[in-house]
Amino acid sequence: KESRAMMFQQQHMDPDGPSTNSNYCNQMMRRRLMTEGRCKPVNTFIHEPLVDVQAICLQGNTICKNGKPNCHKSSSSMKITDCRVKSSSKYPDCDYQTSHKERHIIVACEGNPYVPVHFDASV
Ligand code: CPA
Repeated sequence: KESRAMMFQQQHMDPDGPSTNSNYCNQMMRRRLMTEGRCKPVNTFIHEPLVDVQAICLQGNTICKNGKPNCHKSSSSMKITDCRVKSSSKYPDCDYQTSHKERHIIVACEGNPYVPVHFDASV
């Protein structure tokens, strides 16, 4: 469904990033509305063109963490930023650790067109 594809883009796509700034996750998690109601514990931003991320849905098929068969692993490694809430973080002051990485990523895809709707893991 289109809204789940749009939600994936809102939560996970930042093709022009990252800024080199250690506050990246604190700023982006808030800006992309993942600190409303609670601090989302873990979230990954992808710094690659949207077309390259959509293309993962045609790449190696794998089982998702929830057991569904609709996950796909990128054939190339991708620039990502891993955001994890610090154990000292107290809502509503969501405080994240920012880690820039290059990893293969696993996304779940759905629909027609068959596009990313969920970020499963980086490996
Ligand atoms: P999201 O992609 O918005 O794992 C929980 C969340 O943490 C998940 O959020 C991704 C994020 N995360 C991350 N980086 C990591 C580890 C976790 O960014 N390294 O999920 C969107 C929705 O998709 C959720 O409602 C759950 C759902 N979902 C889970 N498995 C799915 C599947 N196989 N097909 C479709 N939807 C699935």
